[in-house]
Amino acid sequence: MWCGVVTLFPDMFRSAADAGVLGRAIAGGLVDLQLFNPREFAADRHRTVDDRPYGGGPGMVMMVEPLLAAIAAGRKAARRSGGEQIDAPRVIYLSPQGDPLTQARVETLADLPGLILVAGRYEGVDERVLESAIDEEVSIGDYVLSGGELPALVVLDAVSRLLPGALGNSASALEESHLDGLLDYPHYTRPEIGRSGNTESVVPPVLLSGDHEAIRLWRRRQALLRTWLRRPDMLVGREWSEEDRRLMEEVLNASSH
Ligand code: 9D3
Repeated sequence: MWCGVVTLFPDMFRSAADAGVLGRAIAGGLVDLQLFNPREFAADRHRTVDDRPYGGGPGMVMMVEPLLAAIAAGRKAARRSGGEQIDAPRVIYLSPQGDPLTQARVETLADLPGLILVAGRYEGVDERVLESAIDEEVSIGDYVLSGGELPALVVLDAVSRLLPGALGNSASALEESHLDGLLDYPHYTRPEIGRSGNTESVVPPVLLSGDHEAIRLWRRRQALLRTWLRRPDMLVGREWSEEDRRLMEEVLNASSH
């Protein structure tokens, strides 16, 4: 996947591109990451990229011209990169006003040949940039950050781990489809008995039993119970399998007496 990022803070991406799932995706040639700094496209000798808002008020707004020039440079580089035809990369503005990022949306983005992520700073960008150059707006949640760079990195991380050939892609994709829309079950590793031999902190015996079917059912019950307790919203409108219905009943009965 060809991925351009428009940002006033390209260093935030350079360090992330060296590590983790994104680093491996870039090193393995699955992601071609290119950075476009609006400051390099500013017209005046002070390289100005922000200005005061019309109508007054606090803060500054990202100017139209440097931003549009940086996005245009991104589109051009995407076309030049050839390979697959990346004629029209999807241009996404990371914005608190955007559509919430979900795994379904991440999967849609991972299918695209080219993406341009536009990270804002200050109070945001001039609305005319959104009208003329942005295909969609995406938010990563209802909390206030100081810019779109961390959200852009969140999108890059979530997308790059889904690309065919990403390290661990096949194993974790399998595990995820089998946990379809449920929270994960609890995990344990050695030692078998916790610190200072505390008998409260033992590994659930079923996990040591070697009975793979019993382990599968225990994990499924745990995933269902945790989702019920912590994220009941995730169960609304769910299509229940016969087995899940039975396991949910079992686990709710067990926790009530
Ligand atoms: C305190 C400033 N706010 C006034 C009501 C508006 C505001 C402007 C710019 C709030 C945050 C930001 C910077 N945030 C992002 O660019 C951003 C973001 C976020 O803050 N939360 C969740 N997702 C995203 S995507 C981009």
